[in-house]
Amino acid sequence: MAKIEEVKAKLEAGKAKLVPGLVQEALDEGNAAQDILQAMIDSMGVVGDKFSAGEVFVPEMLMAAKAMSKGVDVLKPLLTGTSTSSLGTCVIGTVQGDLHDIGKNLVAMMLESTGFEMVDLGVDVSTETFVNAIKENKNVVLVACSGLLTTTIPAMKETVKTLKTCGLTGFKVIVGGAPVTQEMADEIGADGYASDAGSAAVKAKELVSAIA
Ligand code: B1M
Repeated sequence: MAKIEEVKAKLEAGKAKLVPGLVQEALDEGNAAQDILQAMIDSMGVVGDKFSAGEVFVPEMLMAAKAMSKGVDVLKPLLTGTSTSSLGTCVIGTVQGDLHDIGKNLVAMMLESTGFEMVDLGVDVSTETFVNAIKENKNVVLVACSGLLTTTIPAMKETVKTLKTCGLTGFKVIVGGAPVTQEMADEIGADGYASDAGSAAVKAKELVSAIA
């Protein structure tokens, strides 16, 4: 079996101890870091489908998530560049009620390598925590909100609405996550939307360059 297939199989099986070594072996075999990352993202989709079908449960999803995080750690140095310019500070978090952080972490990683100084608030982040982070950190030019659950879209909407009306200025808001669409982002008043970590970095740079 090709190493990249082994990475997928072991990730789906939640083998967090085995995945990092296999990711390294897949790299050694000549696979590009980006391809290995995409393979792991696809595998998380498989795990999600199995969850929907009642074939696996929350503990298995959690183990797969842990395995993915360990695999991403191996790829991180290869996926991130070293940006010399500073674009300002970006506050990032997964919105309230939502505990999914892998996509958010990938977005944070790409934004950091684009030149943002990252303040990662983690998961289940309340609107108040986002607002306080803007007040407490210097030069916040971007707020990035991730959400993976349809049920937490209202929390994202509430956060964006508050950020836009709280009287603080000088920053843009970008949203994303599997259930989020451009249409939804427009509807809730976000400045930008991106479907994946790579395009989030491109969009973020575009948004902050438009700040007067
Ligand atoms: Co959950 N979960 N989960 N889960 N989970 C999903 C999201 C789900 C689709 C599975 C399914 O049913 N098929 C489903 C949501 C359905 C829905 O609402 N539409 C679901 C559910 C239902 C749940 C629970 C409710 C299950 C339960 O308890 N009964 C529960 C909720 C807990 C909570 O959050 N309150 C739950 C729990 C969990 C775990 C904790 C066990 C675990 C997360 C662990 C962790 O993150 N550390 C977990 C996992 C692993 C998943 C799946 C399998 C994988 C998610 C993932 O990491 N994907 C997921 C199924 C799936 O995704 N198909 C599922 C890989 C990751 C790279 O992709 O996060 O989409 P993603 O990020 C992408 C893009 O979305 C985008 O960029 C990334 C790619 O580059 N992106 C942004 C993300 N954020 C962005 C922000 C941006 C821009 C782009 O700008 C700011």
